[in-house]
Amino acid sequence: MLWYTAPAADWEREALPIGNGALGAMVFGTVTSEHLQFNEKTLWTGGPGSVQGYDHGDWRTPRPGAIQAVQDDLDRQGRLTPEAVAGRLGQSRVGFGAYQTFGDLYLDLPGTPAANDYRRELDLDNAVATVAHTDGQVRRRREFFASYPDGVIVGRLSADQPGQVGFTLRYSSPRADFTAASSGGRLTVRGALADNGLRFEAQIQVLSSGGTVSSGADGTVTVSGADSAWFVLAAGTDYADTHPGYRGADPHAAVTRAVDQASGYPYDTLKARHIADHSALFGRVALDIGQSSPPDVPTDRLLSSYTGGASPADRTLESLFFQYGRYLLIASSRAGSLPANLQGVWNQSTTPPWSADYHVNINLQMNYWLAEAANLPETTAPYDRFVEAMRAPGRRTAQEMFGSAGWVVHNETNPYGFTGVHDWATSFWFPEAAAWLTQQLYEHYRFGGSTDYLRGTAYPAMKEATEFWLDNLRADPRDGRLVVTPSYSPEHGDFTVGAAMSQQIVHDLLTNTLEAAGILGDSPAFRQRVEQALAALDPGLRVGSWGQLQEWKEDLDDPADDHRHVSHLFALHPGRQIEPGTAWAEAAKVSLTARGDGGTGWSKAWKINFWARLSDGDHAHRMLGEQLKSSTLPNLWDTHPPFQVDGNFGATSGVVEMLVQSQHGVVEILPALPAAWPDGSVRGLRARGGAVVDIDWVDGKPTRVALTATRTRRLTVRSALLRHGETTLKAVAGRRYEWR
Ligand code: FUC
Repeated sequence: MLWYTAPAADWEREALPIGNGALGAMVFGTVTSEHLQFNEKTLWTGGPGSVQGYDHGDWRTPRPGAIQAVQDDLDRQGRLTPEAVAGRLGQSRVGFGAYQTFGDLYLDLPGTPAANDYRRELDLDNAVATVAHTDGQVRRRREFFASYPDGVIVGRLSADQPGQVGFTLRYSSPRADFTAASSGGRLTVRGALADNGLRFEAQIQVLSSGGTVSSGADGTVTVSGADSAWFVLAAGTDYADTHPGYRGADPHAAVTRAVDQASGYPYDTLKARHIADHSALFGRVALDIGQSSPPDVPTDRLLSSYTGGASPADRTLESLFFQYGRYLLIASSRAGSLPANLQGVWNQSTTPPWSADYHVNINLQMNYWLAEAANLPETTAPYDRFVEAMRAPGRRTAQEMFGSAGWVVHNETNPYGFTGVHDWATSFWFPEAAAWLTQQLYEHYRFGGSTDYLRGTAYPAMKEATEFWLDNLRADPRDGRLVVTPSYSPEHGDFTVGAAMSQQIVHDLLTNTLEAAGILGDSPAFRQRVEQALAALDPGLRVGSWGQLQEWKEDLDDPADDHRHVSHLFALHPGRQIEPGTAWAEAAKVSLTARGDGGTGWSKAWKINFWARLSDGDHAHRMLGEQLKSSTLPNLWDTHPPFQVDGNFGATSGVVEMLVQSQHGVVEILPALPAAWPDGSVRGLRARGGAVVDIDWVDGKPTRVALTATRTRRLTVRSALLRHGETTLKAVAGRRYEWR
């Protein structure tokens, strides 16, 4: 539970998030006027119909031979500045758009300025935000939740004495593109975005037990003299994820239906349906690292006093932060809407940082690192759909810009299939993103084992990304190896040929595609092409002059450089090309040590994962500490700065990597347990190959390991608890195996 003793004064730092994937809200808990800023995930400017025009980032005028000319220059000169390449391959961005706030809901509460015993909390187990205080003799309580099964946000106000609840509900928005009207206790907001005509609608039905509900001519709804009152809110747009129009049905019917249905339930039923849905996901994983429970210190104080030392309060914050990542993913990524963006689903602005978009040179991928292992595989459905929807525009970009087969997307994208380029020199070019995006699809298969999923969802996207690279890899005149060119290590250095990350991503893609092609029995001819490309591919692993893993094919690394991206360690994480104990792992450690323990929020989160993969639990834990100390806000949101949810998700993933790993086909128990967590237990983590893992440990050593197999197949387990350190069993689906 996160809890505080005062209302939130600031959206980004203090308000508390609730969400059901499509809808999100930030609860302030203001005493005299409750404030809920809310979102619907598809409310985006830009795209088709944008006043600026729209081209998906594809070149507005053809540039035949432009990429090849850059490749030739790179072969001759070795390096080109990002500005030089952007001048030749980039173009100004039009109609990209930005994620929009839906607006603000205020509940003005007459005459209750003084508050005693104030408490504001977010209960992660039930996904309910509560505000409670006493005014005069009356104890007041508000509850808010976002229900996935009923598709609504719900809020309820109550008091411990009858007839004490009254408020006026009103809507406002920073845009002037709507009308708000109320009748029958229902406030209806309708409008269309000026930029692209996207239609939107929200309805908020107010209900009460006792008292009266009246609708004002000014679009407000007023409750007076009630024992309790609640509202249900639904919102939608006419966005559809279908290329090229990106429009579907007017939202009116769906919003009306959701509000009508939810209003038909008694409040307790609505709440029970929500809790049953949420807890079925959230309750799967339990982590005990010695935290005190229930925590007796407000969360903002827990954070400000965090020392990274050995106090139980520190463990409380660490375990809370771990579970908060799981909570946030459930709240911002459920089937039926877009995936979690840079801010999950929460955005209060019309011009959010980076448009609150989908950056695909680390950020969107990081959002889903925890999904499989932290036992929330259902949350990946929107990601899969997003990738699927990107393939049609991505195919056109591949054809028009590269003259090649396959699909491609660059550094960042939007819900309207922006798969081309812009002209910000250090971030416009990253065609490796498509390959990287498909990694999660294959991971979903590796964890879950559904061949239907592999055949129907993962493989088509992987194969088409592979076809792009089969067409676009080029022989490096220096050594004949196949390389990516032009190649740019994200947001760092010059353009070169065959930078480590480019090569490692393509290596990962081809490896996964070859495996999948074998499982599915794709044609021998295709498999042979992939196999040959993989054999000829420059693997992107090189040890440089100071023992580092080189970021570029030439030894250009500066040991004093602490850039936040550590892209050349992709092969360590989230890739699996580097095995522990190898020379590559040693070199990765040298590079990582040189980059230091700083960085922005997501960068620190990535470093937790790296150190865990290097089996250094203490350093992984130190990075978790760095993130909590200097990249975490009082509401426990990760801050880049500004707020970016990727760091929350990356940190949760990092904690899992400390406890269980399985990327190399072996289930590793406690691969990177820090000394700071000598005794503990974890329940419900998932491993590749099909197992749910429970571990107890004492004095840093496992005392009990239990695996529940989810597939019938051979499983190899490695643990200090096992007589020979390792055992292979013929696991049977549904059966539990236990060692003590
Ligand atoms: C990547 C990062 C930036 C920022 C942006 C949203 O481009 O390099 O630091 O996180 O995404």
